[in-house]
Amino acid sequence: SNIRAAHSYEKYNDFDTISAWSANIAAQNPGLVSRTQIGSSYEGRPLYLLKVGKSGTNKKAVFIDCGFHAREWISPAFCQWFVKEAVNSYGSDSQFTNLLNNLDFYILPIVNVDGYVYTWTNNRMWRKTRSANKNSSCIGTDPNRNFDAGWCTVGASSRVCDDTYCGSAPESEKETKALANFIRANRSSIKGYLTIHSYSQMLLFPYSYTYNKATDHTELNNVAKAAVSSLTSLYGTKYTYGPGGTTIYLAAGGSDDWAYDVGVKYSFTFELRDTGRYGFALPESQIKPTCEETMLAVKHIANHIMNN
Ligand code: ING
Ligand code: ZN
Repeated sequence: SNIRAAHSYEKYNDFDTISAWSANIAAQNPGLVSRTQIGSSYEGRPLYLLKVGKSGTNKKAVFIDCGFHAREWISPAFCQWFVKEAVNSYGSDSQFTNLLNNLDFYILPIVNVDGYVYTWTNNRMWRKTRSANKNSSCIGTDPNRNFDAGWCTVGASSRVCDDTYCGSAPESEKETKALANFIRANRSSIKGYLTIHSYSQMLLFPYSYTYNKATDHTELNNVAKAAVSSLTSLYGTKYTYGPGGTTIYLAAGGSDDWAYDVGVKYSFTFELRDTGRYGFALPESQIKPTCEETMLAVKHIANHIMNN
């Protein structure tokens, strides 16, 4: 049908609605938001990237992606919320204005677009991509096991039918390849990498593929601690934080570990609300409070990057 649902920041929006929203918000904020396409998905959908910030020279950048895992619907909702807050805050909120004058934010609202569509049409609990696997009728690869960071050594499966299947090779998926290519190409400016998942209420940083501490462990731990404290200050939502391996579980091939190892020092994975009552099916009534509290943590990390 050619009838598209109306976009709302307090509802879960489908792929077509989010795509149209991304075109509109760029068209309506020409000095602040621009949209490019960094690639296409396995099924041929565009991977749109929004660049948010006032133009300037030699700006540091922060890359934020949402929708790695198809069923984690609160994640794309957060990326949309972030862009809305940026355009509404510019010129009126001094802290966010300062961030937008000094940093560029790259926002990838949905990484796993094919999986996201599949959760709307076929299976609400789908996690992986939708690519075909050789000699199997099982579909898809876990995009967060598909990066070249201890790839498939631990906490990942080499069985194609499993939800944590690592893929046939690192970056075997068109979606992870496009993301990795963009970060490699912009490696000199990108100082922060934030990847938004759900659920568990955690703020994780490298490493997840090993128990070894990251070179920047102490600084990342301090940034995470302060970011979580800011988040909790709004509604009392409790978050844990720490290296992925000891805080959630050992898992190789994650994008935050990969980004850190290619030189993006401030690399974090968010696990948004809740802790399991609703899980991936977080009610729409929680979109606003979840996004509002998460903004505080993201802005804390961005401020730290701006000032360091
Ligand atoms: N959690 C993440 C997952 O991909 C994670 C946890 C983070 C793993 C960083 C590896 C690296 O399993 C969810 N909810 O997807
Ligand atoms: Zn996830």
